[in-house]
Amino acid sequence: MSERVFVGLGSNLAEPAEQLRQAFAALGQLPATRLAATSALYGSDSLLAGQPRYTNAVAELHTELAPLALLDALQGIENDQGRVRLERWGPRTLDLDIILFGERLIDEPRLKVPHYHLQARAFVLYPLAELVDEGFVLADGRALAHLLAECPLNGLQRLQA
Ligand code: ROI
Repeated sequence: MSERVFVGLGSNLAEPAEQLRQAFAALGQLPATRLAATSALYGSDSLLAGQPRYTNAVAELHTELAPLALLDALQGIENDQGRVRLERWGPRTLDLDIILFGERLIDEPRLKVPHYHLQARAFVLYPLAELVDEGFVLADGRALAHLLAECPLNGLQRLQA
């Protein structure tokens, strides 16, 4: 059975917009997976002081991969695009996060879904809102419109799609 998955993309090094476009292409090449939609790109201030601004977006996948298999595949794309983990939370060429995975609630050491900081991340919520119906409700029962209304914008700016 194919499930509807949303993946958050972020980059703040090495031509971020180009990193995200390359990542969209790589997502479209994953096995047993279709890239169903992509949001516009957004600029946003880093949640951590002293880092360059990020470019962020959200992609919608329809996949038959299991959650941890998809996570492994996403980490493969991050590595292919030269991500170096110098420090946790440090600047990065590409970050791919599973935001939502169908109707599932996942709480495993490697993977928490819905993504644990979703409600504080305008750079995830606004691009996600482009891809879902008005009235969209997360698997944990929270309404996206409510999360949007409560979330600080942190310098979020919609860039050209
Ligand atoms: N801040 C923004 N704006 N976008 C991100 O993708 C992002 N990713 C991170 C931290 C450092 C928390 N801040 C971010 O990992």
